[in-house]
Amino acid sequence: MRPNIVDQVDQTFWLIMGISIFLLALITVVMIYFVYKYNRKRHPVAENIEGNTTLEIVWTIIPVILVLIMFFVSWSGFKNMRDVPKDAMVVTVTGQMWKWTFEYDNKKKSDTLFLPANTNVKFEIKSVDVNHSFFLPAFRTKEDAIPGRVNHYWIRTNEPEVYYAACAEYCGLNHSYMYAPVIVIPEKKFIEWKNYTPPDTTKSVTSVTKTDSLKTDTLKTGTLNSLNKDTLRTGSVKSDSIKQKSVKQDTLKSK
Ligand SMILES: [Cu+2]
Repeated sequence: MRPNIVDQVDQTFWLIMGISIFLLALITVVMIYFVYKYNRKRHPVAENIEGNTTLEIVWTIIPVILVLIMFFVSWSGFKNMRDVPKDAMVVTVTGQMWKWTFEYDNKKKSDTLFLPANTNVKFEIKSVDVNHSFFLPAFRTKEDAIPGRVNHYWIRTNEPEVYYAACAEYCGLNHSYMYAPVIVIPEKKFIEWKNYTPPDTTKSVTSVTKTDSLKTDTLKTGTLNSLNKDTLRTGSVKSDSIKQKSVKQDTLKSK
């Protein structure tokens, strides 16, 4: 079983945070002590202290060890992020001003990222216009979407839950609205969703127009049609007289 990236990132964060807090506290305490011990009243004549080999070795070796620990912990997490498991499901992520599009292996496209639970997922990240960054805060992963190249990372989903994806690279006016829902659902439901093709709405629209034209045809051939024409004519006459009236009213107003 591969280590969890979320745990690795969090452990690295807390390790670096812990070391930083410890150093901050240590330096602050030593500084206050020196201010007290070496102030002008207590120590009127300054001393020139020359070299202390033991101290110099200690303050070189300890920081080197700390930096190396931070490096190796970060590196092992980064390596895990880069080595995509072979069984990972591939989702192509395309960034554009200002939305994300997700494409699955069967060419299905969606603006919501649906993912199966407890699965390894590899994202192939692209951009069609400017630089974006595909950021999944809940999974602690972020990678730039650059035009002309494909970047990648992978995650392992847990139990069904709702998250969000954001753009983390300023990409213009609506950058701050560039969010997409990430919905983790049970694997069975996911497969059902992925293989579902909505009924072709364009076809049904054409059939409706056809029936409409059929109706108009029956009206044309119908005997009532000629009568209707007369009514229409009288109607148009009426509307003309209405127009004339309004013209008259206008002339009255101007007077
Ligand atoms: Cu952006």
